[in-house]
Amino acid sequence: MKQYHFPQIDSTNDFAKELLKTESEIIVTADYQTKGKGRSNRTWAGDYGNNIYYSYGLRHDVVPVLDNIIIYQIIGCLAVKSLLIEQTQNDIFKLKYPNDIMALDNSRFYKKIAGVLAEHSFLGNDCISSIIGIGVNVNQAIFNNEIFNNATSLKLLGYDKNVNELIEKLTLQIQFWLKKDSVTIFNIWKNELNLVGKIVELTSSNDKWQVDSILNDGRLLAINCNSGEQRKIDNGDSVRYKIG
Ligand code: BT5
Repeated sequence: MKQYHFPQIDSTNDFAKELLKTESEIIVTADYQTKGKGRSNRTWAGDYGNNIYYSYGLRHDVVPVLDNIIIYQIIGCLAVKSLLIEQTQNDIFKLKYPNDIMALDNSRFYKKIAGVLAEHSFLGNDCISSIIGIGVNVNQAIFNNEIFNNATSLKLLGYDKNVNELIEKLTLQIQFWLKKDSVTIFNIWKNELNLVGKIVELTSSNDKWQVDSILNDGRLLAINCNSGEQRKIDNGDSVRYKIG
């Protein structure tokens, strides 16, 4: 598998997408991204050289079932969480729906330490390749105003780690999770999220909603606490709830 590293790039995900037109499995990393992306046109920001900006791309030999492609986002989340626990020997990390990895910091609040953006390319209706994009805050100690209260890093949690070594271990974690069958992965994810029955708030609604179940395609089925209305909550929605 080829690995590409850049001091600076627009987005490792975008470059991986280009490469997958000719390559079958690649890793793209960078010291800095000028157009780091989150979901729904959000920005992923971060210092030069201090963090992991990483994309693992693979072309599919067998076209996956569309409902199942959420599995690549889940693999990214589980790989990062396993890596962080392995590296710190500290079980302070939790997954937050749909794509965040949170860490319990000294102020006893969960803050975002990593995010996953899985993207897919299609030929007609067939998903031909997938990219697992991962940003992990490693040695960044100062975050800008917009995310100051909600972001943390390994450094802020008291761990000094080498970004390149972490990247090698992250690849091993992704390869480990890619070998597991999707039903097992999905069930581990559901357990880790511990979301069924919880009350959540949506950015698109003033009401409170109770999570009824997590559907096979990764969406949440939620019930409006006032009206009883059912809604399928999409991966792009922002869902707020108490972790833990
Ligand atoms: C994500 O989106 O969390 C997915 C982030 C994926 C980033 C990786 S880096 C390598 C690869 N190449 C890319 O271009 N992207 C991927 P979302 O759930 O939409 O969260 C985005 C929100 O997180 C922003 O609107 C900010 O509020 C917050 N945020 C931005 N940068 C952050 C950081 N470094 N740490 C914590 N929060 C951050």
